[in-house]
Amino acid sequence: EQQRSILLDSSSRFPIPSGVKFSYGTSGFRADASLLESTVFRVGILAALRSIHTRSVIGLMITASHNEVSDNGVKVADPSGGMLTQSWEPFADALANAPDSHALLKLLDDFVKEENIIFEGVPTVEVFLGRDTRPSGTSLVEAAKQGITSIMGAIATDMGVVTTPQLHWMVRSKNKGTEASEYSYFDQLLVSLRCLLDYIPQGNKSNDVSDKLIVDGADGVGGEKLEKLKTRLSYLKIDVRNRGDGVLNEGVGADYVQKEKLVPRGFGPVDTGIRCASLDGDADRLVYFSVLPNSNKIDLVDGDKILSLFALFLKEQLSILSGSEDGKANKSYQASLGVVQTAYANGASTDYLKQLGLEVVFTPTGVKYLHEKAAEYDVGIYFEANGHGTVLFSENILSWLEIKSNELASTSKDSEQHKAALRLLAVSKLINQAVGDALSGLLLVEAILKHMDWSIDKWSELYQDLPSRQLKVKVVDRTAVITANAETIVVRPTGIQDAIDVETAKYPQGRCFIRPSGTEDVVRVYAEASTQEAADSLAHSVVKLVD
Ligand code: 16G
Ligand code: ZN
Repeated sequence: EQQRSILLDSSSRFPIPSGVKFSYGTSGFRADASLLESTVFRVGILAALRSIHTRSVIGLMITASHNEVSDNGVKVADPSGGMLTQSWEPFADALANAPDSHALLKLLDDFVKEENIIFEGVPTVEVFLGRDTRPSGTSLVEAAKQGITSIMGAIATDMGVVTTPQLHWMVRSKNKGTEASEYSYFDQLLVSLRCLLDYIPQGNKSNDVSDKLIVDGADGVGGEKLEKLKTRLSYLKIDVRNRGDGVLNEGVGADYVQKEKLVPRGFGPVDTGIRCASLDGDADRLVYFSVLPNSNKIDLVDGDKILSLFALFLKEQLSILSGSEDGKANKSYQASLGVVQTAYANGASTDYLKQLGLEVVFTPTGVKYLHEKAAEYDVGIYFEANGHGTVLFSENILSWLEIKSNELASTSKDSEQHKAALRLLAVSKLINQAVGDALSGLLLVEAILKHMDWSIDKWSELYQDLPSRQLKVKVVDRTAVITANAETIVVRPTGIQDAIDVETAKYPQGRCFIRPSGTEDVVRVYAEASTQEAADSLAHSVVKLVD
């Protein structure tokens, strides 16, 4: 009874805006910030219930990532630090759209029964709150707090302005019983980076790889955090630009750089020859680039190439470890290594990875799908071309690596095998196990380039991207488009796929697919072919089929 009146009272302070339909998409709820208070309040309630149900800390992040500064959004992190379980998404949708307090209460009642959420005997549970640098974040955090504390037994802990991956990391860390502060996050990154640098092969005197790096912070939270991290980093000389003086994501950031293939604001021809990287607004995406001479164009090193670099390095370390000193394969453990991409992965990257002998699998767009797939391997590497990705290590391989490295420390300390085991353990700590993380990804890239003694050009030459074009078509109802086979085939409306096939067959190395966006009211078109003109023409002709 007391619970009911608290809920009725608090929810009446957050009426929902009329005429809007909210949907918990691939990246939570997103909308113009002015529309979101009721949604965030309700997601606060959901997070508190999830926390009670799982008896664990849950995360609630307020961000709209690479979208414009006037937008905002909210998403939930599960106990492992990963995305909210998909089975709760329909409840999130229903909750956000409940017309009034009474409908809301009814929904909550039903859901608590259906999910069998038990309140008795629960100790106080905690929801971690984070937000990016958007001005609307402060009032939305307040709405979230009200939502959380309107569930008896739940408290909110405000982590302040953090990157999305930091919040996910904190949730994971806290639930594992380890410290969950920003300081300990930085500590873990720095200690594991140090370890990788300590085991750089002798003889790499870094003739090729300079320690100079320029980073575009997208005028968001990532630049700010990197500035802090940098003060504790002796190895690299990082020049952080777009640290928050300009407008968030406007002509800057990983999304802009990857889609437009142009230098972000604040960069120009003077930067030619220097390794550059770009983060997105909440620092969960990372791309590299170099500025082409005398122009504002770039040579883009996208998520696919970051994936390729990681795959190459990890494959090498695993094979050093599994070969024994006398050349016979070590039978004690055969680690599975898998690579996960989406249909947006450049065809040349997929060919390259397969030619390395790697297992490559595809999932639909959206981190939750890639992450889930990658978790099936001992070492699962996933990346979207847009720069979101990470490397997951299974519990099995981690405990095997611990045992192996201890064993080797006593039998053959400093052998190549011993070093490989230590490197792999360091990677598992450096790279965020909860979600893609631009800051930890950046440090891993830097360590591997140093290890390989590679310049960004050498890295970029691993393979040559096929020219591609992305277009979007505004549609009345994007849900009319239904795809299959990891979004590579359209099953509905019928007939479209045949027409796409006919167009695609006209172009050498042609590949094309369409999919409904998960974040906007558009259908996206992607085309790839042997020349830029061909890719453009294929994309445009398929746009006509959709229109
Ligand atoms: C979201 C997804 C991202 C995906 C993008 C596609 C998460 C955390 N983020 O930003 O992975 O690439 O949506 O957007 O899942 P679209 O559906 O509008 O093309
Ligand atoms: Zn992002």
